[in-house]
Amino acid sequence: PPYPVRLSGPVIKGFGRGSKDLGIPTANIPADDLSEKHPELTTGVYYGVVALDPKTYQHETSEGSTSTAVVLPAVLSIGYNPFYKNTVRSVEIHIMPALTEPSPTAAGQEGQTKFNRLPDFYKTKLNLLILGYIRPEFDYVSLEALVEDIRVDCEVARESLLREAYKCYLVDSGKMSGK
Ligand code: FMN
Repeated sequence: PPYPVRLSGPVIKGFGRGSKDLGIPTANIPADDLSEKHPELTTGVYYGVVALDPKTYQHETSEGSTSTAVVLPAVLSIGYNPFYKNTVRSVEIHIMPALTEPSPTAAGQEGQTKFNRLPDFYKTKLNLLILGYIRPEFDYVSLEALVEDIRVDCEVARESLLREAYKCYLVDSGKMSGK
């Protein structure tokens, strides 16, 4: 599809396995009108950037201070999570620290993004720009294998987003809301 593809929607609760089973929290947005609005978006894993309302979502930087998030790198899966055999399609977005921050998934790092989810995070509007495709969704022999692949997705996404051509998307949050 011609990237960027813009998706937005209120953050909704997923099946709740993200943080518990995988240690990879995801923010989900509704997928109801996806096939209508974006028939070109096939099932699979993508990367992009997310703009969050700074009032409702904050994250800690390596300096330890809590600063407002503007545009952050993300990986997402659009589909049925064959490992879990979902019957409805979902859009599950894993938001990563800014590219200027250490990668949470790089080798040797104990990886968790330190996000402070404010109580009203659910229902806040999430703006997503999909910038590229990574791979199809797979089934896995184990949870560990699934998690390992998602970690690779994170690295692929971060490396890709460092490209010069993506700079504009990472600094200008106006692009995200269509302004
Ligand atoms: N699920 C799969 O079954 N196969 C996949 O290949 C797959 N790839 C994913 C890639 C990324 C980048 C992300 C964020 C998720 C992926 N998932 C995949 C989905 C996870 O299984 C899902 O996010 C997890 O089950 C948590 O979902 P829940 O919070 O709705 O319970």
